[in-house]
Amino acid sequence: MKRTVDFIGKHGRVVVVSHIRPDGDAVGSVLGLTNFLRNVGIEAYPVLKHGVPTVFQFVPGAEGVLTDLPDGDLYVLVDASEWERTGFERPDAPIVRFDHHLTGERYSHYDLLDPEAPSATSLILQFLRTWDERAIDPTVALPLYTGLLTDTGGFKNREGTRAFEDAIYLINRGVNPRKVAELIFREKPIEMYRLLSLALKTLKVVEDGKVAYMVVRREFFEEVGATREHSEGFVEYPLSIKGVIVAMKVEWDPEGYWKVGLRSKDGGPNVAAIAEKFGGGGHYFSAGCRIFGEEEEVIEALLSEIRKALHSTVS
Ligand SMILES: [Mn+2]
Repeated sequence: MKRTVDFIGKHGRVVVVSHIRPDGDAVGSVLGLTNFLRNVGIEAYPVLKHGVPTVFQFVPGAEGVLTDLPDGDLYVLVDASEWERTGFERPDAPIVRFDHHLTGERYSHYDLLDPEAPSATSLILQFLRTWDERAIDPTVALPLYTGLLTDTGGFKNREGTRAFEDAIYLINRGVNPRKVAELIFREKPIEMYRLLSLALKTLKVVEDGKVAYMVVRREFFEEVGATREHSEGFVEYPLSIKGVIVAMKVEWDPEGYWKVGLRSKDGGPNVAAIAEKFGGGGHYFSAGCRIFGEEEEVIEALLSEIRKALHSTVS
């Protein structure tokens, strides 16, 4: 960590970038790190190809996020396993990666990877505490907390104390947890519920009640005037059914593929391994992939891998 502080510190223009269709952890990582670097006098630029989703517009610095990749002396890739996930051509400059995914590419001697971190922002917090705690003001703490809150599913999907220790630290740095939870969980646009009501009609429970899934079809978005942002978190619904240990959401993407979200519960299989069979990845309990094909074929292919994983978990 100390060597990475020196390495980043000696560069002039630092570009901080994360993955396409950013979630709270991607937004929080990009803005938390950018705001900190500016606090310590480094010229830093936050970049997200698809911009900041409406729900995260409250995060300090959201209005300054760039959707094109500027020239830089150093690129910092956060919360992403591969550069390709940024949606940009790989630049001709050094890259440093901060990530908590199990898999992925290494770019330098300064990649900080911690699969135990509850969020990428948790790892970044650890790094910034090594750098200069005085520069962790509310404009840094709030983005980092946003990533922590969302990537842990509201502190639901982690074991141990680390996420809570980070939360306490960030609350002591000016975060109001009630206010943030309200902004993230209680400001849903009505289109989200209209879309959800259509998606729930596709809900199926199979494999003796152990597996549940639902489909978000193209026509659903059109029927209720919803956008891709509105389906965020839908996989929680099949997952929350009693007895279900694996859940998935299969969602139409305008680029022609199905975006698949996979979740596992206690006693369930490693869904990252299932996602990897389709070129995706993630964590043990939460993973995703993209698949081209007809809806029925795609679902059958996924169910077949889930079945195999279930049987090997049982035996
Ligand atoms: Mn993450």
